[in-house]
Amino acid sequence: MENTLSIIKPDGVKKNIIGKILNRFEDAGFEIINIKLINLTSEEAGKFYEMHQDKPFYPELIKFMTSGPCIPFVIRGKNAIKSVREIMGATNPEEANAGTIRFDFADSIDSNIIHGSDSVESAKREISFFFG
Ligand code: 3AN
Repeated sequence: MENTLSIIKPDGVKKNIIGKILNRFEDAGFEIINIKLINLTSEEAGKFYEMHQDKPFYPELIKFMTSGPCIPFVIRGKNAIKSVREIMGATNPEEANAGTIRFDFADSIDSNIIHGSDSVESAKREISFFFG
């Protein structure tokens, strides 16, 4: 069993597809064991994405993540980290497989609906970032 952190980003909340997104994980046999709706400050978003601070897309990423409420949640299940990223689809929705969340709902690489931890270390850091 593994825990991973996912976030429905502000575009997902604005599109009114919170339930549809959560369903994808529940239907795949995963459990949602913690969840909340929050408005990130620029400081918080900056800290969460600090590994990207030198990337050209960083300022836009922070602006986007603070543009409205988002929903961090913890998903639990077998191989959760890898499976959740498969259910999400590729970072760039143009490269995402059919049937993935990003293929179905995301508009672009910088407005891509959902986040998922990419490793055991990231999952630990990100779960404690949002849920202590
Ligand atoms: P993922 O969320 O799929 O793990 P990361 O961690 O590489 O992707 O990137 C974090 C976030 O930064 C992405 N979810 C996306 O919103 C944004 N991002 C990544 N690469 C780009 C890019 N080349 N142009 C614009 N935004 C990007």
